[in-house]
Amino acid sequence: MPANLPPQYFDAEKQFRMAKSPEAKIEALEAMLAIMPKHKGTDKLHADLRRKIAKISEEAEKKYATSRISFHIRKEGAGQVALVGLPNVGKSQLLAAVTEASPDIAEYPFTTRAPTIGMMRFENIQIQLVDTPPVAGRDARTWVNNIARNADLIAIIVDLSNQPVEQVEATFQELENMGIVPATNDAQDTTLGRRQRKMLIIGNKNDLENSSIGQSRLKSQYSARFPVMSISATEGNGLEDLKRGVFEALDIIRVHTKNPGTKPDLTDPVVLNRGGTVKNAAESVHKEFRSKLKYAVVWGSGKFDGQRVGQDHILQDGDIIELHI
Ligand SMILES: Nc1nc2c(ncn2[C@@H]2O[C@H](COP(=O)(O)OP(=O)(O)OP(=O)(O)O)[C@@H](O)[C@H]2O)c(=O)[nH]1
Ligand SMILES: [Mg+2]
Repeated sequence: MPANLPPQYFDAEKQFRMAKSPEAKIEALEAMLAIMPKHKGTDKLHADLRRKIAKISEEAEKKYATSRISFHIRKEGAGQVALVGLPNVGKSQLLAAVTEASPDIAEYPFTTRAPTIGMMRFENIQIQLVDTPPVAGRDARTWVNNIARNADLIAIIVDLSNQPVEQVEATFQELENMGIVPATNDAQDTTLGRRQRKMLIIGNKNDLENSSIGQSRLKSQYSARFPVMSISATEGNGLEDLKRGVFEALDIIRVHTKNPGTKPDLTDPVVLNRGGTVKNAAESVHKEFRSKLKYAVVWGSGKFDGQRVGQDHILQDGDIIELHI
């Protein structure tokens, strides 16, 4: 089937050929797409143009990545976790171990220059991990600052074989220089202009011979204030505990909603902050549910299974709720 393209299409194509900047190129390609009639004869052309747009934006993003002042990574999944730490501690190796991402990993420091994102599956949810350049480097002020500031949780990674307590302190210091401090339960501690963030400490390389002393020092120093985990990203030690630890540190719960008379879908839970109520769950299913909801029936956190509860009932991880509207 012939494509039968209108003359305006060829004008836009000419603009594309003359365009110098990626933005102008993309604009022309978008115009070509908009003008192009949609039928079987243009399917291939349509796909070609889409591919071209994707390629140009990807190249442009790579080019701008190191020069942009502010950068923010869109959250996906149940929560966003920034992997932060000194050079060479294994941040990228960890990302590669628990997600499908394939970041650059090397035995020399300052390998990572811009962030890489990966999704980590924990049971029935996905948690977004963001690998960042090392905190001590020149890319840190731009990247780490913006990413750590917005993340739901900061995972501080250290190398257990090399003075891990000192590494944690150095990382805290770098974060504090950016105005990011650990969240405390003390409501009084709200120093002006500082961003409080939940934090978790991960000791990596526990496969190395001299890692066990570092591990016990790390635990005794920090476990009263932070979750402290011990892993080997290369050997895979402790990764299942790590996933659960990250989930728990995020302070979120999974709730399964269902309609009366149907079975709950246990594979795709609604994710709420800890302390979330029936009202919050109903809202996240559908905005209108909140005002329409008469009552809910809960299996899990109720006094007994199948208990009828009101909108303010606080839910627990794994609850099943049936929404009656
Ligand atoms: N023995 C051992 N080596 C590891 C482990 N994790 C990472 N490494 C090694 O440590 C080196 C640095 O790993 P990366 O993942 O690149 O470290 P990074 O923290 O991302 O480094 P930068 O990007 O420079 O900040 C590599 O040679 C890895 O193979 C581990 O669990 N055990
Ligand atoms: Mg790296």
